[in-house]
Amino acid sequence: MINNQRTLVLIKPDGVQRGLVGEIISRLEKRGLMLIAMNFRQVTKEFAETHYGAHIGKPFYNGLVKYITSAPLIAMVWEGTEAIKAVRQTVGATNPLESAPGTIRHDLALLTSRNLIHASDSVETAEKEIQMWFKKDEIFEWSRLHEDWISGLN
Ligand code: 3AN
Repeated sequence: MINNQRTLVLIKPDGVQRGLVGEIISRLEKRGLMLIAMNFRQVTKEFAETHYGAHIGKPFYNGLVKYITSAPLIAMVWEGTEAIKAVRQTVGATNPLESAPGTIRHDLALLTSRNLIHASDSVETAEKEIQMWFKKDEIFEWSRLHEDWISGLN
């Protein structure tokens, strides 16, 4: 059965600064996922603190908020079969030095503190994050002529 999901993906400020926006989007597109919302923005400290609320008190928390607010980022919603798992797989482990070859973090990054990308980690988180980052009318439902070649079942 197709488990169609939506997930929030951020290309963090390092990805934008390093000119890796196209490369990262391209990898997700080629996987077969669909881009259904996207915008470019710089978030406030308050917004970043809400997004990373689960990490309050951790030793890396202040640095993480500073990093994510330091410059503009790209926020996106991607949709597709098992999109949450698929995106996290393509993104790779949190620490780029421990991520699998072929993943974005392995191939394009070296440090956890500059790991380029955020992706929702569960259905509940994805719902919460998408609602926080996008208004309903900023998310587009569209269809592909070749959908069956990507998500068809035999
Ligand atoms: P992931 O982004 O792989 O889901 P989380 O949710 O454990 O990872 O951590 C959220 C973010 O916090 C990471 N993407 C990374 O930017 C930062 N982070 C996590 N652990 C560390 C750490 N040990 N040192 C610095 N930053 C960290």
